[in-house]
Amino acid sequence: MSIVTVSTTPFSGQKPGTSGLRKKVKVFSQPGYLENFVQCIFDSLSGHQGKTLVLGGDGRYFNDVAIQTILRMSAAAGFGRVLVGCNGILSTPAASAVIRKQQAFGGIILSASHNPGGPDDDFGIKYNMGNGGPANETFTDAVYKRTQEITAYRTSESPDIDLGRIGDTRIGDMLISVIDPVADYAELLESLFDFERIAGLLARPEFRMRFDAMHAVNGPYGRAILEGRLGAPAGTVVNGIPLPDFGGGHPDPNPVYAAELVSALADPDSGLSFGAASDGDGDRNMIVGRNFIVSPSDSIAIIAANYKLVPAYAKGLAGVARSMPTSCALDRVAAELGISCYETPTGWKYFGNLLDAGKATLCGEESAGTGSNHVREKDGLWAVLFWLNILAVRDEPVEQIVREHWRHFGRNVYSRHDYEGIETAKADRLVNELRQKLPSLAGMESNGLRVEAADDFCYTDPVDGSRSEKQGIRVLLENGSRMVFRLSGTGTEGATLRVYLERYVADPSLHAIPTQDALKPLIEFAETVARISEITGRTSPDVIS
Ligand code: VG1
Ligand code: CO
Repeated sequence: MSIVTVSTTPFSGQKPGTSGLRKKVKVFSQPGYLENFVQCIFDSLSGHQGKTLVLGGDGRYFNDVAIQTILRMSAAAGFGRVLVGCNGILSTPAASAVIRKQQAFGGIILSASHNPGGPDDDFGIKYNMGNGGPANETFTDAVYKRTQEITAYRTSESPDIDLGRIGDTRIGDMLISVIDPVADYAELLESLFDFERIAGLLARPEFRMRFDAMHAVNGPYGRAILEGRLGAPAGTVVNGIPLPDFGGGHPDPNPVYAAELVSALADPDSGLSFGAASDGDGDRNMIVGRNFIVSPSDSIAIIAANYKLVPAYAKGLAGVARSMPTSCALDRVAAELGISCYETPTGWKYFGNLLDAGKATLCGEESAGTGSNHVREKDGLWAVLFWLNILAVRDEPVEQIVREHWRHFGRNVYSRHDYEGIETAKADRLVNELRQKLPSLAGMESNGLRVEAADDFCYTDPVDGSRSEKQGIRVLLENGSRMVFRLSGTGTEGATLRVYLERYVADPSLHAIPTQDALKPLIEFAETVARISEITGRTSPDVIS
């Protein structure tokens, strides 16, 4: 093998967002684009020589090409070994599990998660550290800075590696181990939950489950764990073969993109009692009962409230954490348990320090991300197994569990409205105007609601003291209601405005009111405060979750 140095010039816009760098495949496949970014990651590391790197992705279009490029570059960068998932596959939580179990130096995950895939759609890349979690902002800022000054990248001259067979091979001195992408992860999950009891539930004729892998990475994981280790009937996992374009859909488990699953659970003839889905890279989850969707913010709260039912967590929770826009349902559970509830900016990277320091055991985001200290990523199948474990012990339908939770804690009625593909200039204007208005919002009244305080969320990490500013505009209303406005950091086209709406309803006789009806005064207030339709020209959101 010979190492070659290739001169290059910087590409603009290689700034990682909420979760790595995401761009269109057409952008990523330009000569040098991927190479530049990978070299900038390697240039920002120190002490990696001779160490192990974990590499894999969600199998989307360009995954295979990118993996070969990164293998050649890893050899040139001096890594001692790369653990790569068979056929280039590793779900995000499985990559985290492998990094931790194999004590790797770090990992590269190729995914644009819930974004669509294919030659005209999205690709992404992110770096995870030795704790198995996404690199922090200090690291991603350093990578971005480097992308603006790069002059050369290093690669090695060597043929493509056969990734279809488990086993070892080499590029020069670097060992490449093609690994089973499921084994370490499945073993970890089996150590956390009561598999015997869950298997018993899945064997009951009156309990029928469907897991929709959305043609994405969790197909093989779902099959191996649910149908393999837990004995669920064959066919429990649907859309279980990862496809490079996810069958043309958005691999995003929400009521719009997972509509097929939702309607199957609403159809009494289907006989289904429990439905679940996960996203492109397997870190998000959706939980559906018979004709009933569990809101992700409720899901993390219910998981926390039922921690005693799951073996690995029964001894107690150190604390819990949620991203700022996630509903405060989790805070209510934490208060009753007498533990801390941390509020972080959006994105799993902010939970890493809390998990490492033992301050939080469970974490959750409103965007269908739920997880724990077992890895350092959110984990779709983990959430599904947690629910199955709860159902196996409580023997009640999903809806009843949620309604009982509301009766006990009150209901944090919650919804997120997404306006997708807005012109960037208009989105920026909306946010800038809101920021300017912040000091004058307190006291403003509309529809019987009154603003108590408003700010731009700023987070100081309680472990390392780092500060992250401008993480979302919060408008706090009386009686625990709130509106949050922020722009997405994962899109690749225009801007996506996210409006998060929350209202606390204690009275159980009002819990049955449909979510959007209960939030109507807030939805109207959000329009008054942010002038969404006036500035963007949009009169209704594209996705309501
Ligand atoms: C979105 C979600 C956020 C999540 C992130 C990555 O970010 O809101 O909660 O952590 O996606 O999830 P944004 O910036 O678009 O709002 V994944 O499953 O796409 O890696
Ligand atoms: Co994801």
